[in-house]
Formats: sequence, C-alpha cells, structure tokens
Amino acid sequence: MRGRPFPVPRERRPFEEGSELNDLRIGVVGTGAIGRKHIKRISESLKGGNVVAVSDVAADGARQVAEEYGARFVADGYELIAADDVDAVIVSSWDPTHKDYVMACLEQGKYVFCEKPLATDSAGCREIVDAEMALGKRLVQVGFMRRYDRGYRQLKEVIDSGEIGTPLIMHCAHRNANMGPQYEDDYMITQVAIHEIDIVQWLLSDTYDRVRVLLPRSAGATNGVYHDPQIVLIETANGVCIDVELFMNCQFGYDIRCQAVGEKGIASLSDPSYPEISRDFQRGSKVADGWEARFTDAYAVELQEWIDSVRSDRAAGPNSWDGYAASVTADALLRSRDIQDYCSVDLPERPDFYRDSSVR
Ligand code: ISE
Repeated sequence: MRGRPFPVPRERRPFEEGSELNDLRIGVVGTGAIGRKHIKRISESLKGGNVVAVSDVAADGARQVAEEYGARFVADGYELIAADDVDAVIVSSWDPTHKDYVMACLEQGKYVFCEKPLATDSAGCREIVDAEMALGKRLVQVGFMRRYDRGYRQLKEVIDSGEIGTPLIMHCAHRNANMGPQYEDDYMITQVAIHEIDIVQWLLSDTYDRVRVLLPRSAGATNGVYHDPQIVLIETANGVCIDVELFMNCQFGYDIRCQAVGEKGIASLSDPSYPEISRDFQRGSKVADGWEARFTDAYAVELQEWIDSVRSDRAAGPNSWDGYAASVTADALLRSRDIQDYCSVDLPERPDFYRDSSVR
C-alpha cells in the first residue's frame, strides 16, 4: 500500500440513462476464474457498465481477456486503480492482495467491489473500515453474493415474516465436489465458511457470541494433508445454534443447504439450478458442478445492483463492516480449530456509518 493521505471524495461524472457514453468505466484487478466471469457478465448481459481496463499478475491471461473484451491491459494493478478513465474498480485478485488494492481505491476516492474475503484477517478488514470512516463516505461493497440469491432472499422473507416463529436452530451445508490434495485447512474457513458466516447473521439479523470447529475423520481425497470435512458450530447473541458442514471433496457436486428451524415450522433453502424430474419410477434432479452454475443469477443481480448504485453515487449491499464482522468470526474459528475448544467472537458494536445497508 502506498501511504498517501486520503483525498476528499471525488466529484462524480454525472451519469445519464440511455447513453452508452455514460456507462460506468470499470477496471478489473484479477482476471482469474471469477474476474473473467464478471467481465463476461458486464460485457454481455448487464447494463450501464463497461470494462475499460484489466490487470493481473498472470499478464498473459489478462492480455487475452483485454483483447477479447476490447479493454486496455495495465501491467500494474495500482496504476489501473489510479487511471483517469477508470471510474470504479472490481478487485477479484488473489485473496492476500485484496486489502491493499481496496485501500488504494479508497485513496483514489473510487468505488470498489471486492470479492470476499475483504482481507485475509480481521486486522486487515479493520484498516479498511477505519480508512473508509476517515474518508467519511462509503465506497466499498463486498462480494457476499448469496444475499442476491433468490432462495436466500425468500428464506429471509419467511424468517422476517414470523411464519415459522422464532428461529431456534440453523442447519447448513457447503459442499464442493472435489478440491483434491492441494487444499489448505485455513481456506475451509476464510474462503468457504465465510459465506455461511455472513449469510446466516444476515438471515437472522443477529450477531455471533462464540464458535467452535469440529474435525471428523477426513476423506481419502485429502491425502491426509488437511481436514475435510469440518463442522462449524456458532451460537448467536439471541441463543440460536448453527451447524455448518464444510465438505470440499463430497464427490457428487456443488451442494448448498440451509434450513431454519423455528418454534412454529421449518424453512429450507430451495435450489434454483435444476428442476426435479420424475420418470421411470425415479425422481431426482441434477446437481450443479460448481459455484458459478449454482449462483450465476445471484452474481448477475449483485453486479447489476452494484453498477446501478455506483452510477447514482451511493454504496449499497454488503459493506466493509460486514466484511470485517465475517473476518472477526473467521479468526475466532481458526483459533478454535487450533485449540479445539470454543472461542468467543469479540466484535465491537456496528457504527451508525455502516448501519443502513447492512440488512437489505
Ligand atoms: C470457493 O472458494 C469460493 O470462493 C466460492 O465462493 C464458494 O462458493 C466455493 O464453495 C468455495 O470453494
């Protein structure tokens, strides 16, 4: 991070409806799997945004993407962030680089959409929160795309309506088909459980008290290098108990489950990917092969809403505090895994600055 003082928020270009000249000019730092998908979405199906510049440490891949989508290749991510023709930035680079790129966007007074995690630990997230508050304007959105998934939004409506009564227990599962032997224990929390950490507190409008990681026997696909599956247990301030099964080598597909048990009924997440078919005395449906297939609609809604809100000069969606809160919980889980006991989640109270868009 370059230690320049924070400027006052910049004057926005006025955006007008119906004119391509007024598209939000987006720079993307990180053209790996998800960055590339975002660029494709913005270029081919979303409205109001245009990818003008891309950057990645893997320069050859980024040059290819630049050519395919008519964008400029910029070798240095910081140069891209500072470029005059870039109005707003998407950070979809390697996780450990997120924090410094987001800080650079704040220094430039530019809106930034950062893939989760906002930083690899809570101290990094806190730096971003403090810098944004010092700037006095919210510019950061974190890529917790599940908040844009139709099934999760319906689940939240049911819980909020009181239809199933007070929530008592949440059962969740987050399964990937295959991660092979190269995976790492920490990723199970910082890249995987981080989704449940965010979405469940959002569903319940609650905060977390204490957490624990359980380590069942591991599946053979790990070659004994990391623990898979793992079970995350969370207790909320309101006394709800949450269990999350994390299983990175379940073999059969990408499978996301979430069930709220209330005092008057149960609400379960619907899976929008494939219809259920009954035929030849059998009933069933396909299972998605990965996160892009399962959450493709959610990603599209998420990015469209980001483009729309930035064009009207306001931040919406999951904010830096949400990224920080998730990371404080993740840090507690990592400690719990290491000491094999419960750890408390010590999160300060959410400042008013971050209050309005935290719960959509
Ligand atoms: C992966 O690490 C992610 O980042 C995806 O968002 C998540 O859906 C997937 O299950 C993880 O493996």
